[in-house]
Amino acid sequence: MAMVLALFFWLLAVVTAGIFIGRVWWLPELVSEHGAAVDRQLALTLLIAGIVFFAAQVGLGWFIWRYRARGAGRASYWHESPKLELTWTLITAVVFIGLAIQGNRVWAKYFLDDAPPDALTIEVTAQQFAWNNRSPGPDRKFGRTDPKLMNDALANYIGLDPNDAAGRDDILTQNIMAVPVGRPVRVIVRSKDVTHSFFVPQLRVKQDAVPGMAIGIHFTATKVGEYEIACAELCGMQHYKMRGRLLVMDSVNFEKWLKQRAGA
Ligand SMILES: [Cu+2]
Repeated sequence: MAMVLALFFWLLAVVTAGIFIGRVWWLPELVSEHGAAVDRQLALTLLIAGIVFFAAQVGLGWFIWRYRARGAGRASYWHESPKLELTWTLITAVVFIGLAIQGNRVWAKYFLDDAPPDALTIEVTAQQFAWNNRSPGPDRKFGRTDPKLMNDALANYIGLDPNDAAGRDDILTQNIMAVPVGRPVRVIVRSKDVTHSFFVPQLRVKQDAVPGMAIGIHFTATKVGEYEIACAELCGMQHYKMRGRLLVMDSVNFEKWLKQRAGA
């Protein structure tokens, strides 16, 4: 019986390691510049946790087998080994604090650094259950908005003021966002009702959209394609339907897209 149990833990360790090494369930494709650091951090965390997990399961199996019942003698045990306890507590503390410091550096580099000055700015205003995107248009200035002017029936989802000249060329789209490839993009994330979360897995970007706040994030997309914008915060009954499309285009197609939308 002990042998069966020991084999079970060894098998568990080997299968788990195989899934990890074979990257059976891995991250989606990476298409942003900053994302490599995020992936490295995650891989490092998984690697360390994986080694500990593997060693623990193999050790558990070994103990079960080595100290299985033999003959009529009863097993004896003792507890308390200050030296051992101190050792594994210290090792664990050093590993975790080290990972936290390293992870914090990656986080801070992404969230505290300003977007490059040549970044293209897009605003996204979340609502139940859609993403309202706005580009400033050729004048590069966003028009004035006022929450009092928000009117879904008139498709003025973000409350754009029709009397402000700067807003006349603003490009408004719902659930579709276009960005050029290889160019820094700043996204100002807002919400007009409850908390949502702007999430593009392939960009390794996830930012809460908090009512009353305008939170800036930035990224540079590295591959032309179409990616899903998901809402990563349970925001109501139709949360599951709240999805947009992110179109990453080469600069020629992007300019074309802007012109088309500006004329629309
Ligand atoms: Cu949402």
